[in-house]
Amino acid sequence: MSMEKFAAIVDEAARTGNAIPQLTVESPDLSVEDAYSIQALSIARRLARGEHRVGVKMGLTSRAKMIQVGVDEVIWGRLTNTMRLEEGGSFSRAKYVHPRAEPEIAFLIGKPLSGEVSPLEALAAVEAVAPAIELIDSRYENFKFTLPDVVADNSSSSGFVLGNWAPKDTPIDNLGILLEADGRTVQVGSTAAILGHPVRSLVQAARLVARWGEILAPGDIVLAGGATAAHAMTPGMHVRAVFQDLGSVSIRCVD
Ligand code: OOG
Ligand code: MG
Repeated sequence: MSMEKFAAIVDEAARTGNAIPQLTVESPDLSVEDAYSIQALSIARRLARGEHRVGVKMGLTSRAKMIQVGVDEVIWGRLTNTMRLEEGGSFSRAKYVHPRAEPEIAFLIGKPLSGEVSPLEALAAVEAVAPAIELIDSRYENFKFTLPDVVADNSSSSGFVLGNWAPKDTPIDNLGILLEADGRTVQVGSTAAILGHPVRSLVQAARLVARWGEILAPGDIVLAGGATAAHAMTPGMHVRAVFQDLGSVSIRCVD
């Protein structure tokens, strides 16, 4: 099957919220390289429908996340404007396959960043940081996938919510995080779980986008990756991520 065909399949699954079999069932030889081509082509389809790119998301940057999905390599995906959800707002469960929420740190890029950079150089390109929730939604049946599958599926990217931007010099190396579902704590973690320091995720982002001929541009949002395992969302559920020093961010799932 052509990369274009695979891109149409994952794009359609994301657009309609209908689960698909893993691409690697039909094509066991699909490489990670192929998968990133499929991802790029699927995003091109979204852009052709009028969406625009607003940044990138990093994935599998913590042990908790790697263990939850059984893939242990850092991955990335593209964010578009329609994925952004209003802070304190709601989203419809019906539009997703099996959405999960995870607490993340978001960076706002102030200066162009790409290629091999040091953590200090990465921090120098940051304009602000914010608490965030990423809504992930693997399009694959049973949320089960291999590395090429998840990469082709834009690294399960489906939505994100941003809290208030904090000054870029706010220390973010070891901030406590609680993820609450309907007021009950369901995950406890720290920003240190993200590669030891979330800025390392930004360093990886700069390296990975460069490998695909892209840059992190001023105004881009970079999600650093879930600091804890993700929590499955059911209709009526309200999730809130509370971050030490950064404040909280929340979203509700409706029918
Ligand atoms: C893959 C996406 C991982 C993260 O923050 O680690 C991710 C998945 O878990 O479905 O977004
Ligand atoms: Mg994530």
